[in-house]
Amino acid sequence: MKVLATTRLPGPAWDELADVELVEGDWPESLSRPRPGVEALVVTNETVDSAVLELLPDLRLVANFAVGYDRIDVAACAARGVAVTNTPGVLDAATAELAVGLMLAARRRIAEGDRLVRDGRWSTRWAEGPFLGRQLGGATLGLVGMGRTGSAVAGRAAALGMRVLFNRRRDTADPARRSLDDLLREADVVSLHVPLTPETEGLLSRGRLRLLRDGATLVNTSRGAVVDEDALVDELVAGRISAGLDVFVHEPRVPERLLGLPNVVLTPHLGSATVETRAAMARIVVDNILAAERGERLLTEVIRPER
Ligand code: 8YV
Repeated sequence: MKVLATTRLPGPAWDELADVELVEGDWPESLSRPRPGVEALVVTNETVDSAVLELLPDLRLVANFAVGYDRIDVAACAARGVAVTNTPGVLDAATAELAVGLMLAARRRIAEGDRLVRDGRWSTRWAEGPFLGRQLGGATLGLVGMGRTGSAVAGRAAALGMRVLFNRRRDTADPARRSLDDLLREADVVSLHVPLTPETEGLLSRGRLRLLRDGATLVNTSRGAVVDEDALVDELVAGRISAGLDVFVHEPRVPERLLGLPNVVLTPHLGSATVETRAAMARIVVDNILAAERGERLLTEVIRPER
C-alpha cells in the first residue's frame, strides 16, 4: 500500500511500512499536485478536507497520529469511502503527567523560578518578594471532561492530596460532579480534558473565565480553541489568574502578549511527547495501515464509512 506521510513517525514500527513518501514543508500547501496511487495518508492532526481528498483520488485510509481528529473532515472522508483512524488509549498517562506538571509549574512557580536563577536575579534579600507559590495538596481540582485522560489526571491529583471535582455531560450520581459553571467557581485549579468539537469550541468563554476564582490556575492540554484565547490572555495580562498552556488556537503561534508574563507556563504541545507514548501511537498507526493492506478490520476506526 503506498503511504504518504507528513512526518516520519518515531519508534521501530514505522520501518514495517514498505512504500512511504514523506511530504516536506507546510501542509496542505506541500501537497501541491494530485497523487494517484496513494492509498494511505498519515497525518499528525493536520488538515484533511475535501481539497486534500481531491488530490488523493485512490485514498482508502487516513491514519491520524493523534487521538484528536478535529482537523480531519470525517464526513468528507466518509462520503468518499475513506476510513479514518486515530490513536486512543495510549496517550492518557503521558497527557495526564503533563497536565499535573503544568499545575505544579504554574502553582509552584517553577518556570518563573528557573528564569530568575538563570537571569542572576536570585538574591538572599529577596528583592522581588518572598517568591511564594500555592501547593496542590489541599487544593480543589476541577476537571472539565472525565474521559480517559481526565480520569488519569484525577488519580494522580488525588495522590497529591487534591480534592477532585469534575464536569461531564453524561449524567451520574457521583457527588463530585458539578455543572461547568459551579466547577469553575469552586476549583483552585481547572484542567481541560475534552476533545475539540462544535459543542466544545469556545466552551470557556469570556463570561465563564470570569467565574474562575482570583488566583485560580487554568491548565489546557486539550485544544486551544476550547477556550476563548483572547479572553484568557486578557485575564492573564490582568494577573487575576495563572495558567499552564500546552495548546493554542493557531499553533505553533503563541499570542505575543503571553510571552513576557510571569503567571503563565508555556509548552509546545507536548501532551503525548514521551518516547513510550509516541512509539505506541506509531504502532497503532502502522497496524491500521497493515490491516487495511490485508483487508482486515481496522483497529481504531473513528468512523465506519459506507463501503
Ligand atoms: C498529538 C494530540 O501527538 O493526540 C492528540 O490529539 O494532541 C497530540 O498528543 C499531536 O497532535 C501530534 O500528532
